[in-house]
Amino acid sequence: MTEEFCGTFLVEEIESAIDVDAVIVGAPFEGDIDFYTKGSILAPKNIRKSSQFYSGQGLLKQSIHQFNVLDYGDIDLGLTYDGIQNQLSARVKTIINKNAIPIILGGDHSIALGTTKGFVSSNQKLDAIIWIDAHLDLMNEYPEGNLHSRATVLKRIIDQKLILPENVYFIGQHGHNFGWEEVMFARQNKMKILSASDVKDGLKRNKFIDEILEKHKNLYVSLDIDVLDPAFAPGVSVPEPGGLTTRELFEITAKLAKRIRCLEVVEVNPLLDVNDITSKTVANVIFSLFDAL
Ligand SMILES: [Mn+2]
Repeated sequence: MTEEFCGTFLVEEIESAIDVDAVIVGAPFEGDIDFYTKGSILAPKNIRKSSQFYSGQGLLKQSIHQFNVLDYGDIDLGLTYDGIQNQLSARVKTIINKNAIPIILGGDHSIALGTTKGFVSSNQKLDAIIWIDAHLDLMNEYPEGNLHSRATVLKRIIDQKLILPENVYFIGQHGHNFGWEEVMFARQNKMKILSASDVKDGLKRNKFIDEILEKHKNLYVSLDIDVLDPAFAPGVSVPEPGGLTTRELFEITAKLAKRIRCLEVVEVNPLLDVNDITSKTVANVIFSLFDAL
C-alpha cells in the first residue's frame, strides 16, 4: 500500500497533469557501506506515513492545501546506482519542465547526482545549489574505492561540471567528521560556507541568504537532515552533535522558499529514529515550505 503525502493526490504518471505546483517523489536508495546502519531506504514511506499524522493546516496559511501537489510514488526498488540516477533524473526533468517543484524524499545523499542531472537537463537553468548538511560531501572517494557514496556526491556533481563550485552555498556544517582533503577542496575553490555556528548569528545568516537571493533565481536545495542537531533529528545515519534547531531550519527554508525550483530531503533513517520524530520533522519542513511560497 502506498500512502500519499498529506495534502497531495497519488498519481501513477504526471505527463498528463496540468497546473501542478509541486510533485513528491520517493527515492528509496541506499548505498552498500558496511559501517553505516542501513535504513534510509525506508524513509519515503515513513515520511509519508508521518505526514498523515498532521492536518497540514498552519496557523496563518493553509500551507500545502492551497497548492496542487501530486505524489508520484517511489522510484523502483532494487535499482543499481546508475539505474536510480537515470530514473530520478528523468522524473525531476519532467516535473521541472511542467513548471512544478520536485520534492524528492531520499534515500541516502548519493541520490543528489541524479537530481542534479535532471535539473540540468530540464528547461530551467540551475543557478545555484544550496547544500544544507552537517557535512561537505566533497570527498573524492569514501570509503576508499567508492566514488558514489553520501560523502562524495557533491564532489561528483562538481567534477561532472553540473555546477561551478562558486555557485554552491553550504549551510549548517558542523562537527568533527570532515576529511582534510574536502576541507582543502572547499578552501581552494573559495566555496561559501555558513557554518552551524554562523547560523546562530542572525545578521550573518541574513547576509548570507540575501546574497544568494540577489545573485540567483533558480535554486536547488539539497537538505541532508543530519544538519539538525541529533537532539531534534536522531533518525539519521551519520549524526553530528552541535547542529541546527528545527526552528532555525524552518527560518532558512522560508527565506529561500520563493526561489526553490527543486527540494530534496535525504538521510532520514527510520530504524535509528525515536518515535518517528525525524520523519515528522521532514513532513513539517515540507509543510513550512508551502507556508512561504
Ligand atoms: Mn550529506
